[in-house]
Amino acid sequence: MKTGCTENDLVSQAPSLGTKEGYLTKQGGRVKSWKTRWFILHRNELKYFKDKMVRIKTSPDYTEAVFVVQNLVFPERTYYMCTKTGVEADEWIKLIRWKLVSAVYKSLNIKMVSLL
Ligand code: 4IP
Repeated sequence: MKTGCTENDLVSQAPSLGTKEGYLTKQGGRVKSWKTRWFILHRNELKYFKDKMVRIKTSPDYTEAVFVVQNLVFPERTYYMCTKTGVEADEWIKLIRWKLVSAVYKSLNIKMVSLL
């Protein structure tokens, strides 16, 4: 009989370091409607889904958003996104910046060396 979570259950559910998931409200590409989507930032990929579990279309939610906007600029498109709070926005921005800086360091093969 299964009585509860095992240690393995807990480990597999724990997000790995540098991974973040959560709702962000994004603007459409050609049609500029705002949609709330479930975003997953993992390794060097930022993906979004209609919803966290069931992947269904959610209704526009931009009226709840406190327009803290972060623009993600790619050659082919700029993504406009917002969160409900500044704290949430800061978390996403810091993690994305950290990944971008790490990727640049990696591509230049720059390593931290302790001089002590
Ligand atoms: C859609 O608007 C949604 O915003 C889409 O986002 C978006 O695709 C579409 O952009 C935009 O037309 P309506 O639902 O009001 O028609 P989602 O896929 O998250 O529903 P993006 O490219 O932003 O994912 P275009 O570029 O397909 O028009």
